[in-house]
Amino acid sequence: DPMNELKRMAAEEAAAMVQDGMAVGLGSGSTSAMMIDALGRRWAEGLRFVGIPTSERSADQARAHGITLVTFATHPQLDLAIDGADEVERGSLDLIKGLGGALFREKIVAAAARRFIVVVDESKLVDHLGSRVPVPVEVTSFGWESTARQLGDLGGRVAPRMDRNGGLYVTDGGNMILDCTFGPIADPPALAAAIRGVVGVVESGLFIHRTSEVIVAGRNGLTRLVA
Ligand code: DER
Repeated sequence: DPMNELKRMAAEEAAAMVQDGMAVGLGSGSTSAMMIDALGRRWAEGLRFVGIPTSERSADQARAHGITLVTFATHPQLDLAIDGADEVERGSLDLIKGLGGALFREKIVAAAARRFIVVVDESKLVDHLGSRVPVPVEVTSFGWESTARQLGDLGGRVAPRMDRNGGLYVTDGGNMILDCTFGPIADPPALAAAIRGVVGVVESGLFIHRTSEVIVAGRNGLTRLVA
């Protein structure tokens, strides 16, 4: 698949931004997996850095490469975080994340990083967030039906995320995800604030004013969008 090759190139370009001695946030998802593999190759060549993973999955993958993992206890601030996204808004570089289920840890890691680098293929670029995917919202399982009702009052269609076995999906943090379909969102910062105001919400997949740079894999090569 040629697009997959381009995505790999974009992931490698992001991995090339990691320098010796850095503390790096390691994203989750298929694009981040390519990025972690690229970092693994650089590690084998002698690059040394420390990573904070955004999911158990990414932690396992990084460990398999021998990459040193640390926690916020020793590294409360990161030099760089690199992650994928589900949608990128062209004008603002705001994001929807969370189809992979790791949005809460991903947002904590992004917020701790001086620079947050996003890697996507061009199919993820939209004029308005919400055009292609729902907004995933992580909520506590206690009272989730009530939380869902209140999220519905914000104008979305709300559906609990299910796992492969037909049960309720459980996040790494032991919470649930409600996928909220709003359609194209006119004012993402306002919606993000309204979602945050609902009791029971842990975090939403709207990433507002967090992106430093987006590396886009397109048919005509790589493009870098800078905030
Ligand atoms: O934000 C997310 O949850 C997504 O999984 C994101 O990381 C992109 O995943 P992908 O690279 O597999 O499309």
